[in-house]
Amino acid sequence: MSYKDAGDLVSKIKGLYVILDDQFLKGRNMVDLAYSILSGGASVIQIRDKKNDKGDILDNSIRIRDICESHGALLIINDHVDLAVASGAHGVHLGQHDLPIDISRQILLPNQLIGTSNALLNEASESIRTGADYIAVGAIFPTKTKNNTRPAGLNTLSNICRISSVPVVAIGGIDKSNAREVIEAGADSVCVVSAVLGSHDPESAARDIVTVISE
Ligand code: TZP
Ligand code: MG
Repeated sequence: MSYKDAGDLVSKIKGLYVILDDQFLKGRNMVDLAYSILSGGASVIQIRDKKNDKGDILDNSIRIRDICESHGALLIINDHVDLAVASGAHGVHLGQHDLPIDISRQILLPNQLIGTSNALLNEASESIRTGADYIAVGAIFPTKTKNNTRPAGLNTLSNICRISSVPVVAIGGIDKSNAREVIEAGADSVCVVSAVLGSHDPESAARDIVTVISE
């Protein structure tokens, strides 16, 4: 990892955060897609692969980590602490049913970040209390991308942003038409799947959202 320290990494959790979900690749190459999305100005890429074996995700993870670094961006691995270590990613993203933060810290490399998923204010404050480096809050809007999401909404988002000492990433049903609302609610970062991967031109789709965020 070429970044200085954990603080340096945390400061990059802002702007556009795109989840590269293997279900949405539609035959496209994951590494090429990451390159396009980063060229469009994304600050963070997450690899989310619920299907393939970890040994088979490793090579792409390492390549995408290098491309992230050459763009000053971060690579986060969803679910798999061991894959985050093996790939030298910048962090791991944990859901409410993944390994707990304290156990994950024992496994992770120094400075690797931990982000968590949260739908409720009390979940978010527990994540912060137990040492999350960033918190994701969602689903803000209805989404077809993930089953079983719990609604969080803009009110919960703004309440969480008010108490959070770490960057807040809003997720769920966000696109260029509503990204402004989540930034106005206080989110530091906007996380999307379909708004970018659902486009035939992911680079422009990413750039459009980055423009809305920075306006
Ligand atoms: N977690 C909460 S909502 C969601 C995840 C992974 C899916 C977000 O996808 P989209 O397409 O941006 O609504
Ligand atoms: Mg998970």
